[in-house]
Amino acid sequence: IMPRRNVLKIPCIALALVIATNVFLAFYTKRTLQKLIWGDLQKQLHLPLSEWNRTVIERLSHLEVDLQNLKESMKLAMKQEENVDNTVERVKYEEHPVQKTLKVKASETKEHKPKEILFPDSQLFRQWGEDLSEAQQKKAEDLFQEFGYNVYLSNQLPLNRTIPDTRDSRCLQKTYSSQLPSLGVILIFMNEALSIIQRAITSIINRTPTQLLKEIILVDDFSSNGELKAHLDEKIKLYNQKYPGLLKIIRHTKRKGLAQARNTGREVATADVIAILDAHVEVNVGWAEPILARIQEDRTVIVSPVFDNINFDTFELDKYALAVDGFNWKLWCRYDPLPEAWFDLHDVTAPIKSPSIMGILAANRIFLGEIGSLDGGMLVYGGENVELSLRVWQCGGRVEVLPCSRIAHLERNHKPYALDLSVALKRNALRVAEIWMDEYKHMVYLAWNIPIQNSGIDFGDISSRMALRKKLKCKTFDWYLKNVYPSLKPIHNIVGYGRMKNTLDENLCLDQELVSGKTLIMFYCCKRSLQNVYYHLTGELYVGPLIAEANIDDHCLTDPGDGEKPTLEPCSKAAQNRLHIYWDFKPGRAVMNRATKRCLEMKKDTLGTYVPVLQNCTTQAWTIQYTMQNWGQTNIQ
Ligand SMILES: *[C@@H]1O[C@H](CO)[C@@H](O)[C@H](O)[C@H]1NC(C)=O
Ligand SMILES: *[C@@H]1O[C@H](CO)[C@@H](O)[C@H](O)[C@H]1NC(C)=O
Ligand SMILES: *[C@@H]1O[C@H](CO)[C@@H](O)[C@H](O)[C@H]1NC(C)=O
Ligand SMILES: [Mn+2]
Repeated sequence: IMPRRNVLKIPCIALALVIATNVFLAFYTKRTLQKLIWGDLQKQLHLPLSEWNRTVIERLSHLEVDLQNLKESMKLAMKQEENVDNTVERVKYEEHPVQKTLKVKASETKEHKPKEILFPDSQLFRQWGEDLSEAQQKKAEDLFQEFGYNVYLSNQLPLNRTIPDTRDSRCLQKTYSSQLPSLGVILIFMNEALSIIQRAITSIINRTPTQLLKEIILVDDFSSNGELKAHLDEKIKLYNQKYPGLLKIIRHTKRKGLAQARNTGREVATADVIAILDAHVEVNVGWAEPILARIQEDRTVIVSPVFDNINFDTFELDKYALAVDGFNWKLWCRYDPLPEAWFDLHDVTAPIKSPSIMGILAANRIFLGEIGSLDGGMLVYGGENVELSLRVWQCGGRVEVLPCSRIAHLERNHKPYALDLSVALKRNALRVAEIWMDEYKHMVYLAWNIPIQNSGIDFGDISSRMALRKKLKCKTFDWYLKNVYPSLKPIHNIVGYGRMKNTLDENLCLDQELVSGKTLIMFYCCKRSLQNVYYHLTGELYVGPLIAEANIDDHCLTDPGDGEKPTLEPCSKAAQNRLHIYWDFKPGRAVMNRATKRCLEMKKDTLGTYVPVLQNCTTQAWTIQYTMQNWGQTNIQ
């Protein structure tokens, strides 16, 4: 069985990709309208994308192609679009002046010889580089493969280039106290291109009022890139000649990961307020004042600045829509719609209450230390932002997005080193669940489809973090859900979950056709969340990735009443319309609709492929991967 299964994984992944591409194309025309969704989708198509080996990234959002979810968020976002139109304009900056001049220069000096396109399939040359000689193409492609973004272009662009001011015009009318706290900026990096780091530093120096900028601290998480040794030291010396004592660099002597790199920076800093950023950013005009003013007003606020996107190939800027930072039950971060309460303020410059941060943050340095900085036990990447956010909210602080503080962030096309991002995120998510989520932690296990007992996943020693939670007298996750993130909807009556198989053929799992999102199929068992099922004691049987949110429906197995095809329907709508979504089921037994008394069974279609059908019950039986709450007699692996 094993070899066969392995072979079958490939069609499964291929299928998911083809479908992802279709959905992508369907929405392609909408791309300018919803950069935030599009950005996520793009990431999903261009994996892997992490930025750190054995370390991090802040916005790894959704690695897996949970398209149901995505389609729904797209709808939501489009709905919200109508509301936001007056306050936020979405503009794609096709080309900005600096680059235009650069392009002209390039074509003036181009060599006159026939050019061949050396890398027709490379993402780098899709909309850039037509004037390059073959040698230049080769060099650019090599750098692109090494770093995941266009280092060739970055090395030519001025370090002090201007980027479009993406703030709402009303931000320009804000005035700030002349007595703001001092700011320290921490830039963490691992194998970043030197010109990228220099451009980040230049933007910070040029766009932060001199009297407020106390220090810039570089934390190198054990880069292997030679350019970042003597060359970088040289540059720092030059900066410090011009701005005495402004820059410091700390180098880890072994790879420690994102959370610990951030902690290193905080420990070295001395400024009142610290902004912990990636090194592949360019801060925008007026970015610092709103942060300093807000934290001066309330030292317990953790600020999540608004990102715009620097395209990895052209370095043009895409303005991102305003959104708050949220996460799903897997604790993957994502953008969420703006809260009604903020619209009611009729002030586009007002801080926005946010359930989480995306990754980069600004905080009162002392306060961040008091609440435990970052959890150094969060390894590699992912989840550390959710951990900090839950801790801040539950232990007496708050998280806010500040619309007038914008930072352009370079999203890599690919991560130079391939690794399976989900392994680390899964492990970190369990750590967060165990420390902070109380009686709701099972939701994380359910969403990741792992057994609650004996998960086999080592999330490290949590005793010191539990002690911290006690010492700070933190509130419960129940409080957090009710007061901060009510759109996550925990479920307490799920008793069976995982893959569902019919005993007639155990290579097949209950699955769904992605395109319609309504059609049930039997497909070779593989690791995709579309094959997850969740059986409720109340009779609902969800098929597909667990969503469990207020604004997005899960999909319920439904007996339409006639015909032999079972369907999948949005659960709450189906319940309202009294569709037949309730089933009797025990592991190793039949799946029978409570209303129609028909059974979910399989039969061979004309091609000899098993398909799920609804029919008078015969003797067919189903098994489910994991059980909870001592449900059923047998515990089936
Ligand atoms: C990245 O991680 C892999 C596997 O953990 C390791 O083999 C490789 O040497 C690492 N690369 C760098 C540059 O650290
Ligand atoms: C960038 O720096 C150069 C040289 O110092 C200067 O001439 C130019 O005006 C600067 N450009 C911007 C946009 O500040
Ligand atoms: C299914 O059962 C019902 C009631 O027992 C019966 O009337 C019907 O003919 C059966 N259908 C088939 C296809 O056997
Ligand atoms: Mn980043």
